[in-house]
Amino acid sequence: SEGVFMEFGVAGSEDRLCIYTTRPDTVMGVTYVAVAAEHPLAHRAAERDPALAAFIEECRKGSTAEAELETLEKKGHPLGLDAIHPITGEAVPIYAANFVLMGYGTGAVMAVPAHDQRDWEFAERYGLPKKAVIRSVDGSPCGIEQAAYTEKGVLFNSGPFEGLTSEQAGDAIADWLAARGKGGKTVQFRLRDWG
Ligand code: WMP
Repeated sequence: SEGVFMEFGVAGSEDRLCIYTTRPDTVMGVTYVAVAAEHPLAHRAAERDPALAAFIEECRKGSTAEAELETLEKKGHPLGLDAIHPITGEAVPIYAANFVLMGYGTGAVMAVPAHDQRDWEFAERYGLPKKAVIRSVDGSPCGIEQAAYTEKGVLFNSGPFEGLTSEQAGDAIADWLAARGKGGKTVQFRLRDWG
């Protein structure tokens, strides 16, 4: 798929945490970052956190066959580390999550519970905030109380990208990141792309 990679900082370190997304327009709605259980950052954090180590072990035993990802019960464990948002500079928690595949993209996702259904379910379970940043073009209500709003639309609560359409914002955000060496457009191939 055609998407955007973004570099988050890791609070208290010089580390960078790269994510891959096909919905860059939702970047201002990120409230946490989720990494695969096998992600190096998770393994390093697990060295000082037995409960996290146990979670990673549990995930290793479980299947991360992609087909099951959608129905899989979304589970996660905080790393005890924060990621720094590349645009707002805000600190958001990093979780290891059983629905993030190490073998795809960067093995880490920017989580937007208001606009991605898996992130929504995960946020419900772990009491993480949901921040809506996309509204419908025709003004019809897009409540996120029962489920994520996953349609494209117009941006709000989105700082410098306020009022742009999802398409316009995707390009503007990719350009903004590229101009600052914090990301840009990319393509990720996955098995299903081969039909
Ligand atoms: C996505 C497309 C159209 C309409 C709605 C959506 C939402 O599901 C959505 C998805 C994402 C809303 C907001 C976001 C923020 O980042 B997402 O982009 O989650 C990333 C997603 C990509 C899509 O890749 P694909 O189309 O090639 O499958 O999948 C999520 N992702 C990235 N790396 C991942 C991953 N999910 C699991 N494991 C990984 N390693």
